[in-house]
Amino acid sequence: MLQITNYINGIFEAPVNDQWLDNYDPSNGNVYSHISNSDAKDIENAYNAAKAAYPSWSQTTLDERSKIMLRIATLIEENLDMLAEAESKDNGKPLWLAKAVDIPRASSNFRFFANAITQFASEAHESVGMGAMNFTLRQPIGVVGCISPWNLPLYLFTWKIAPAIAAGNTVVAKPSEVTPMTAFLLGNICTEAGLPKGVLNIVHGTGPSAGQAIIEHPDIKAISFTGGTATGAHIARTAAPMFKKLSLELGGKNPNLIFADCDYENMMTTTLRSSFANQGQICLCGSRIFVERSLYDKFKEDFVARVKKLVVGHPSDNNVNLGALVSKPHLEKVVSYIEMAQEEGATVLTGGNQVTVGGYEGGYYLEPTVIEVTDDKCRINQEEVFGPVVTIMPFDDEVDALAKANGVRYGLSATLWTSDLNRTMRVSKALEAGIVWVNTWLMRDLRTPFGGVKNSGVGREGGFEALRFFTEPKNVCIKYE
Ligand code: TXE
Repeated sequence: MLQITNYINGIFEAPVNDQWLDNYDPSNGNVYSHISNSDAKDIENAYNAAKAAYPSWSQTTLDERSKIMLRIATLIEENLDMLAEAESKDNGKPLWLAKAVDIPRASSNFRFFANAITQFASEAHESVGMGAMNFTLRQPIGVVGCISPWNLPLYLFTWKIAPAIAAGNTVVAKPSEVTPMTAFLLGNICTEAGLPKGVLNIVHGTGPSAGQAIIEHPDIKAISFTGGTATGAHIARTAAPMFKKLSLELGGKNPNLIFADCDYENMMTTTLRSSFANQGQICLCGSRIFVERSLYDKFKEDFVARVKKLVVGHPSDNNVNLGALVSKPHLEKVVSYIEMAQEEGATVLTGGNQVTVGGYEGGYYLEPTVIEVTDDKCRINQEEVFGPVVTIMPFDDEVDALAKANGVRYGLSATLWTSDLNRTMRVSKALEAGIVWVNTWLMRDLRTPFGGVKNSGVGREGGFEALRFFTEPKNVCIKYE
């Protein structure tokens, strides 16, 4: 059976302890490969390789770094089909989605930061009347850690690695142990593109073992993490006494506010996507839908009818809207939330059941589920489910809508549907979120700051924000006569 080995110092190798984890195909529940179950020894080896590569990589010209990264971007594009098939098999997401979104975006991440680094600038401050000139050096940090989740595997893995290496750092990276395959395949692409050995080291394994060794490592000075809020809090607690730089992109429970004056058809089509894209396993999904009372009954009827038509099936089938959930434990978690919602008194309007797909009976399939709630403070409306489950509820006016939208501990993104410009401005300013989409969803420009407020994390990624995170500013003050 295929072994997913670590990529350290440009070489694929088994973990030192020779321990392996099972890797499941969510579409049928079968084990199809084994993953390195790495521990602190492998992280130390990866760290040593990264440390050795740092002096040379940090002094490599921007032009050269950029060229290598552009080659990686091109090779990802050239291997689109192979990578998309691997991603779909590992994660359960529809193949068409991996081809249209995940893999193109992984390529864009490298291309974007290959170009961004050539435009990144620092500031100069003349101390007028004092005979001094200040300038800011933006220096790479050294060896940095990147830890990514399973929902958008290569997309989020490269979103961290690309700015880290563009800025001149060397990296110890760990993809999720639930979806390691495309990160494993990236190793070959980096070698083929001519990335010097040791610049990127990819170590596989669980959070408590390999992940923990990264966050505890005294000389890995910055950690970029995307994952669950509880893990983020644990990382912050561990890293704080060592004064590491942290960027934490955590969970969301994002509101989707629908006003009666919206473009109805556009709203409806997009809301189906923002609810159930990637089986609802995107931190930006609009999992709490609030609709202005005058539109509520019509919306409810139309939305439920449209959700009933969504097709759940094998990820390789081009006609499916939803594939499989990522893992059995995750499926069980999502199902338990649906049961809990009913115990809380909420009504399942459609969905809620597991789906058996012919020929793939062991797969982790679930119907897209719409739950009507009467209390926005109930648990199904407060906690991140991270599956194909949305709640719906009416609101009375703008004040009520904002109170409901902001009435959670999360603050990642929000979506607003209205044709009123004044309302757009008022509500956008008042929403407690890092990202607000108006009359659209998940439209991304890689130059924009990305991240959340409240329990959705700290720090921003994207554009120059990511390059600022992966560099240390140093003020140099020169006194002159
Ligand atoms: O994430 P974890 P899980 C949410 C979602 C989901 C929940 C839990 O609600 O149901 O989080 O998912 C690594 N030190 N999101 O448990 O554990 C881990 O190996 C260092 C939202 O799968 O946070 C993986 O690489 N690393 C989210 C990564 O952290 C550790 C996407 C994320 O896994 C570690 C995924 C440790 N002690 C889940 N423990 C989003 N924001 O998009 C774990 N890891």
